[in-house]
Amino acid sequence: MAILKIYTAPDPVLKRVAAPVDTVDDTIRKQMDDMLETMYHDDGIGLAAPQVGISNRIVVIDVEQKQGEDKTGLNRKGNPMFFANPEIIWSSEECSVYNEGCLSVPELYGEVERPASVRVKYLDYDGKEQEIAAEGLLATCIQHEIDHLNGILFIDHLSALKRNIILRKLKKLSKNAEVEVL
Ligand code: GNR
Ligand code: NI
Repeated sequence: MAILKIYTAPDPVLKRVAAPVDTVDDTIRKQMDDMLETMYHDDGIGLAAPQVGISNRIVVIDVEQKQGEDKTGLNRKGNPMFFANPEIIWSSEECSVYNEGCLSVPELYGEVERPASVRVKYLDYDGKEQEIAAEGLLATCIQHEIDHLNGILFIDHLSALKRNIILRKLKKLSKNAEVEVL
């Protein structure tokens, strides 16, 4: 397995609509495994393929992972979930607000309102069609990840004012990182 590079805004790969997976074969499963390892390594609860530069409709999530110092390998494994071609087939009228973060928008957070519960249809690790009902953090996370597959970031749900503040901070952060390299 491998730890992949995470692309950050405003990289164009994050704005692209990802392509559906044809069949969940060993190549796709390897992608899922590498994404899971990368997600644990970088301290995320979810990861979508465009965030590692792959424009495919693949998502991994683990909202039950163990916290702690050891981020190497898969020692944080709680309840990893693998999704190919996830689709929201129902969402609740009721909404909830969560202070969201994103590995592609490092260290910046914003309150996003989304449906509190959703039903999602997808293909699992074995390519089998599945449906799940999600609520709470899992519902928020899965909607955040499906947004990534459609080229949408959590900051796109914020007001233009808040989004521009975050984008300016991001630019500053990446400039400082460049200075450190020099
Ligand atoms: O690690 C993550 N935490 C998080 C918190 C609230 C709402 C969504 C998320 S997903 C994010 C990892 C990430 O960027 N996934 O795309
Ligand atoms: Ni994200």
